[in-house]
Amino acid sequence: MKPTVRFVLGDQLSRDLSSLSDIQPCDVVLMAEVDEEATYVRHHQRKIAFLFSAMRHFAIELEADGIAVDYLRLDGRRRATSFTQALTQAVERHKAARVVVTEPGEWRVLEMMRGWEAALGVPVEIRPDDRFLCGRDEFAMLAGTGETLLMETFYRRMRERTGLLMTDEGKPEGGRWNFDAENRKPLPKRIDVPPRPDYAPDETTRQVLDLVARRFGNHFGSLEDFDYPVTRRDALQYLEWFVTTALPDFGTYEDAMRQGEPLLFHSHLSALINCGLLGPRECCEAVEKTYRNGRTPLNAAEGFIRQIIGWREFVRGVYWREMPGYGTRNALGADRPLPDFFWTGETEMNCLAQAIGETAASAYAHHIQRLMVIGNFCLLAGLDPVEVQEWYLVVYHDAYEWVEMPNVVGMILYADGGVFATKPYAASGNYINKMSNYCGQCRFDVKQRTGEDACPFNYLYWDFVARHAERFADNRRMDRTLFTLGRMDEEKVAAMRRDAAYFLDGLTPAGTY
Ligand code: FAD
Ligand code: DLZ
Ligand code: SF4
Repeated sequence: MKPTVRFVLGDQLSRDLSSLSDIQPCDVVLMAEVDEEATYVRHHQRKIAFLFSAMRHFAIELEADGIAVDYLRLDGRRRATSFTQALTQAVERHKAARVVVTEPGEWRVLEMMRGWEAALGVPVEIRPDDRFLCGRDEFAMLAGTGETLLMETFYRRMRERTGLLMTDEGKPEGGRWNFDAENRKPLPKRIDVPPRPDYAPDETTRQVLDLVARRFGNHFGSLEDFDYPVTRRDALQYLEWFVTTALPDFGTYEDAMRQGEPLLFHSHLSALINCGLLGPRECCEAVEKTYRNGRTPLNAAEGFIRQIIGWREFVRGVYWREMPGYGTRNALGADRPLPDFFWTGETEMNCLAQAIGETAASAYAHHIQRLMVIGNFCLLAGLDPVEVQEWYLVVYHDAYEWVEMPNVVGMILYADGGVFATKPYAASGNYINKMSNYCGQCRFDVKQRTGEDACPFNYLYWDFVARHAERFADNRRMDRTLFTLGRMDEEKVAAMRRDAAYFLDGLTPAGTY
């Protein structure tokens, strides 16, 4: 019998993948490290290393279970430069009767897949990615079909559908759907942040680290002290560590930031979930279990589960609903080039220097750093949405277009005109000062609005509000802000706008990095 080639992509490292569900003994699993995927944007070195190592370990596990794997290494004797080339060669090599794949996480790759049947001359079956809890074709039913969508409506339906944190009577646990109001506390001065387990590189990971240093050493970021899980076993152990150790404080301090503490009580699981080593449902079930055992407060369990079955599933639905064309939206007409400090981390603004520095070191920053520090700056400074998207796609180890794009275009930049954000997430330095200790160690004064020492977030914020006042005049959620602006002394506003213009003119564009 002629084999089926089952092509598993780097972010499909799950044994319950739809393309593997009916695998036969004569079939071959194809996996390929290809230049095109590593360089279509110049991914962070650590992101490439993580993914290649996780791919190699996944292949080893499949082989140990007696599954034939055709694995192409980037530096192997047999190699390919693109997915299409890898598959074309594999179909010939194995004299395959057909190809089975699971749909990818990016429009770009789906378009590629749609061309394969004609190019290869064998049937190509593209199966849904049922690792997500809401199918692409079910999103409209759960989120609605209006021009604007509400995550909260979608989330409640997802709670009912999954039964997570629901009572036997079909009511939300604790009598409320959402405990977000309890999840906005700054960190107390004295609080112990638990040390993380680390996973020392084995021989396979060391080989990958060498390869990445050789081939992609000029990409952004560092490979030093690589200690992230790359196997299913270690990923499960990391999840277990999170739910027993960090989760109880995850909710309360979800929005807090502290200098030198990049992880705090966050799960650090996104890259493991997005590449398939962990399933979103199993993560939520592990969290729910500790709540039901009385070891985790409800605000923490609900907060985490909302991020996964709410935000994560929701942004994926938005991505596929709005593609193609979502990436070129620019409702606020932002066109300023990305400043060079996004790549160097060299800026006097301490909050940005910390968040970008941590991103370079570990390919990670937590949500509030991505949203309210870096994202807020991108919004206020009017940075070009296409350049901002590329940056976020490059620098985070969990970044794939389906999740990065809606977070950038919709959440931080309001570039889609408000598909799901009811108003722009804009804030002055006051928010950062309340939620972190960055300002105490900054050369700028967060209390000042104008002048050489004033915190740039302050004058940039009011400049942004004034610049877009007309556009937001009908937005009820902007009423208070616009009212405050209207009551400000005109000369004060003019001075802030002059400082903003001077600051923005002084930024050095990154150019090609
Ligand atoms: P936790 O704080 O522990 O949260 C738990 C989980 O919830 C995460 O692991 C993640 O799976 C999920 N989650 C939380 N918020 C979101 C969200 N807004 N969208 C989707 N999933 C969410 N997340 C990515 O996985 N990939 C990205 O490329 C990405 N880009 C982002 C870009 C911007 C501008 C912003 C504001 C957010 C982005 N996020 C992205 C969402 C979020 O910041 C990360 O998922 C989170 O920081 C990962 O860290 P964690 O695992 O410690 O998350
Ligand atoms: C991100 C990435 C990188 C850097 N390299 C590879 C690779 O060599 N081989 C592979 O199968 N996948 C890689 N990926 C993940 C893909 O880019 C991802 O599967 C698509 O973007 C679809 O989500
Ligand atoms: Fe950031 Fe302003 Fe605080 Fe400095 S003073 S850390 S620039 S918010």
